[in-house]
Amino acid sequence: MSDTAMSETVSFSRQGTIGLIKVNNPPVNALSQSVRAGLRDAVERGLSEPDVAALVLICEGNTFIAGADIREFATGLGEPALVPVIDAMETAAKPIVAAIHGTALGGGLEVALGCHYRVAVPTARVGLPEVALGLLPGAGGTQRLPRLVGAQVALDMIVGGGHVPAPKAKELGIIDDIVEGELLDAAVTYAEKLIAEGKGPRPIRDIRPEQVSLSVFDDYEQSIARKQRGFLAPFHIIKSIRAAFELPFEQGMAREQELFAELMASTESKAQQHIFFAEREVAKVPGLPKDTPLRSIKTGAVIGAGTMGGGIAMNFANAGIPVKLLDVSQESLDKGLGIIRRNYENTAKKGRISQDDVERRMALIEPVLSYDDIKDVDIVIEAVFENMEIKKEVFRTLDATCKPGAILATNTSTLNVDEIASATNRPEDVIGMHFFSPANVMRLLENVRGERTANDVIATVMKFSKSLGKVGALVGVCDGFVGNRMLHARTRESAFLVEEGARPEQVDKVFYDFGFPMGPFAMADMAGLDVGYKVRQERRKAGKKEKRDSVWIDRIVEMGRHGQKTHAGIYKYEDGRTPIPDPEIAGIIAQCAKEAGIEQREISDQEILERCLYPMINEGAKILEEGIAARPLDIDIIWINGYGFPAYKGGPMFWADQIGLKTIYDAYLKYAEKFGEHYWKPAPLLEKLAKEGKGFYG
Ligand code: 3H9
Repeated sequence: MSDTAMSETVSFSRQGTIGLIKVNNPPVNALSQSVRAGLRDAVERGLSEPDVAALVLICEGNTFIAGADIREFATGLGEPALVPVIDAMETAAKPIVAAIHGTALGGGLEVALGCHYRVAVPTARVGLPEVALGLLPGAGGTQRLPRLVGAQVALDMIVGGGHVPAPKAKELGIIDDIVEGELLDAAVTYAEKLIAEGKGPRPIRDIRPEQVSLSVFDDYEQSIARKQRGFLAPFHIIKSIRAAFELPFEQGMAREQELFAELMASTESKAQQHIFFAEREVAKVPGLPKDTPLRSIKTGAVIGAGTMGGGIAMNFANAGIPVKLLDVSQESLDKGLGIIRRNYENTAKKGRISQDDVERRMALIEPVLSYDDIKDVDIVIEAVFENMEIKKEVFRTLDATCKPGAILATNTSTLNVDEIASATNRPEDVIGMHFFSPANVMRLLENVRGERTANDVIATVMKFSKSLGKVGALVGVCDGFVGNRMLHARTRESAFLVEEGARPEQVDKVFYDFGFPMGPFAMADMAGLDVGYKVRQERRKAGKKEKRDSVWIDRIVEMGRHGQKTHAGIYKYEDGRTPIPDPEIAGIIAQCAKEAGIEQREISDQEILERCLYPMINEGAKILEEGIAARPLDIDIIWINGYGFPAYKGGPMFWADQIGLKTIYDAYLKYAEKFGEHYWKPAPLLEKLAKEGKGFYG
């Protein structure tokens, strides 16, 4: 029988006694209004046709339903709501089989759980990832899944938000059967067999949840308390799953709805939804035609087997791309490879990869000593010492040896990419790829477009970032690019604040409470104070004088306290890791303040927050004005993935919009009056938007 349209996106047809409900809503078959309405009507149709014995729900395209249509959240979900649609499926008098391929996620898995049976292809994955959007499964997921898999697995799956591969899902009882061959045929055969065996509907709501001690939920909450600090959704999810064990199904559903509505209205969820779309938008470069051809990257090379180079090479190996690691001496190569192996062995010990994976990945990294050995690779990433002359020399050599069309990337974090490119006769092939340390762990990649970088090089590197498992954000050339340039503003103010009377531990606590994993001083101690010291000394030598120079950290370095690695820095470290405020340092700070003629005073947490974070926003505004970042979302993605900005605040620019640009602008005027305009001049864009009552996002 031919397909009858039930809505724009759902059709109904028959195959013998089986009614087929097909969803076709590209790209991911999200549960838009027309899908919900179509599902409702198609089920009704199947139930009303006397010679239909069972129904099969299947999707066209790459995937089963991947969830609610997140784009509809902003405008409000129209009728019918998803819950009654799923209720109608679950309480239907004829069995319904969900046929799953691709991913059944969020509302998609909830629909499948509303069906009476679930079959899937071996490559399918299922999950309830709403937590990443600051939400909980709001269409019965927290009530039905625990009835199938028990409290512990449900907690892990819904709080963790991960995808479960079909074979594992079958083991857990989420999937009834893994089917080979054509999914539609297999699902129809499965449904026919059900009928032949006289099997009818099997609503999950009728399953009695396992008996559990309610302390499971308290323990779980405690176990995630630190890691999930500041997020709302994980804790609401625990409450909602708990309801499945404490309340009858209908009341549990009502509790889920209540908690879902609270999350939906929260700024945390809005921020996380913003990030979801921003992470996808960031890959699309404004002004770069969609059909820009890509260069093929099948092999790579990394120059420099130090910490950074080794980490970058690991990214290639993790992605299955052969990479040559070049250094000047066999000793450096051996050392670098030794560290890489140790890293992999440690990951294997934690059970995240197998010993085979370790060997496979090691085999993809080939140590080489000569540039001649890398002449045929598709991309080279230079990660040598941060010195312009050395880098230029490397690029001159690359220019002379690499095949035409090879992408020549530099991992510089501070130097001018255009100047590096000028050492070659092919600046159009040169680009920056700024990895963050540790390069094998951190997701962020700032891809730096030079003045002459070719469009296809940009497009290729942006796509390649994803292949390496990174989030690539495109930025322009300037001192510090986006991330470090904004960080610099924050570092400066935090040092001033301490000089004026704030305690380092007070500043750090303000940052921690805001949601950063740690504050600037604990971070500085961890990174090593000597690095910044050297940079400042170089700048002073070069005659670059700061308007106001606070020297207390330099004093600390000069005492041989370089941070955690010397067991002492701004803090002392008795166990090597835990920062402990040190009265000796308080004395040094007070002394430095006195020498600078600064009278120390009590400083409020609010002043710390404003003086550290607002200058970052102001710098962000300048970065946008200058076109260094194309959009505020690029900045947000950089700060979330590279600098620990709390995801539930959506990134600095999104956060700024939430508190209001006028508030920031007014604070700028207040501080300008107190400290002068030098560091407190609002960026014209900030001023303009504040006066217009607008935000960075409109
Ligand atoms: C939910 O279900 C709530 C319910 O519990 C309760 C409701 C009452 N909606 O990621 P990709 C777009 S919450 C709208 O690049 P991939 C995406 O923006 C939802 N749009 O592809 C992109 O658009 P564009 C729970 C969506 O192959 C395009 O599709 N579900 C949605 O790398 C391709 O996406 C989730 O959280 C959506 N739900 O990965 C699953 N999903 O091309 C979220 C995607 O214009 N989705 N788009 O940039 C995913 O995890 C991945 O998209 C998926 C495919 C794994 C499915």
